[in-house]
Amino acid sequence: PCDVVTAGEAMALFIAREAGPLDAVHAFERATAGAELNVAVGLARLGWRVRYLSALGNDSLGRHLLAFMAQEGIDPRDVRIDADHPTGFMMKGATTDGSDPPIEYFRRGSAASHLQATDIPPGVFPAARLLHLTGISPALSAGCREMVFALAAQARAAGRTVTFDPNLRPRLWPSQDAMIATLNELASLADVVLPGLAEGRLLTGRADAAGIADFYLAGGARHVVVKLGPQGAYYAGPEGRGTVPGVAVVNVVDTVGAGDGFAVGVLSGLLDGLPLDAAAARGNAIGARVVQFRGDCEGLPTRAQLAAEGPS
Ligand code: KDG
Repeated sequence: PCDVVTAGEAMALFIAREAGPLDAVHAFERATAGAELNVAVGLARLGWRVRYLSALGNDSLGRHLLAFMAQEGIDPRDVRIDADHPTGFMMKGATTDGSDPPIEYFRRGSAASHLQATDIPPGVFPAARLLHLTGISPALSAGCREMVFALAAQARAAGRTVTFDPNLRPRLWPSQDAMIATLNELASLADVVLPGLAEGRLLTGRADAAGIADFYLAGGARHVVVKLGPQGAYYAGPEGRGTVPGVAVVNVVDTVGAGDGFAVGVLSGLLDGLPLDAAAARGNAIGARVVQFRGDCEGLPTRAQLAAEGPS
């Protein structure tokens, strides 16, 4: 049995130890990246059983990622080792003013970009309760796109919950129109949609969080939570609508991964049976924690940390 299934590209991450353009940085720290991996790690730290479908190259970056997954309690059986293609990686700069850092990808043609629908292990559903998808995997290749849509179809056919974070990465798409069309199609297969405000505006053409929520509710979603950054989150669903306040962060170290932390909070809240506003509040709390760490997933809490820092 398993609680959550997700799928995507795990990447090695090299984080600059000094601020400035990536071209000039001398020292990097090795870490891990990948939006779906971050969510998998966060949910596993909170005690959920997670299956993470991915592929890695037969190289040192891939072996480091496999060891990291094992340490985080993520079963390597769902990670295909592809001897013909390398593990992807990315570089992340450092900023000193809380702004988004520069990012450079080295992932084209990676092992994970060669994932296909045939890589989905049989019987994943109905065994798992929830499928979490982001808009990054469908941008990686036609095969990845087919895999993601096949997972959504299998989860829905089994009556399982599908959650979706658009996670816009325009540079990974051939065009903005293709990105918008594909991601709104995927959102129409989801029960829970988690856009950021700017993402939601671009995807729906609506100006405010209420309009964005209306768009996705009309498209078939049951719950929508729009991330408002420091202003918190707007939630809408059968239980009503409202805004949960943000969590103040005095020292923002690195913003990358905040949205994944938010997803961990909302998903774990829904799995725990919390009402949507409480799940959104947990999302805010975890997102605010993640921005206080340099890595994309270092700030994801354990149950004990979450309980100590509240809200539970
Ligand atoms: O959401 C955090 C991700 O941006 C990061 O871990 C890397 O998956 C990643 C991406 O494609 O940007």
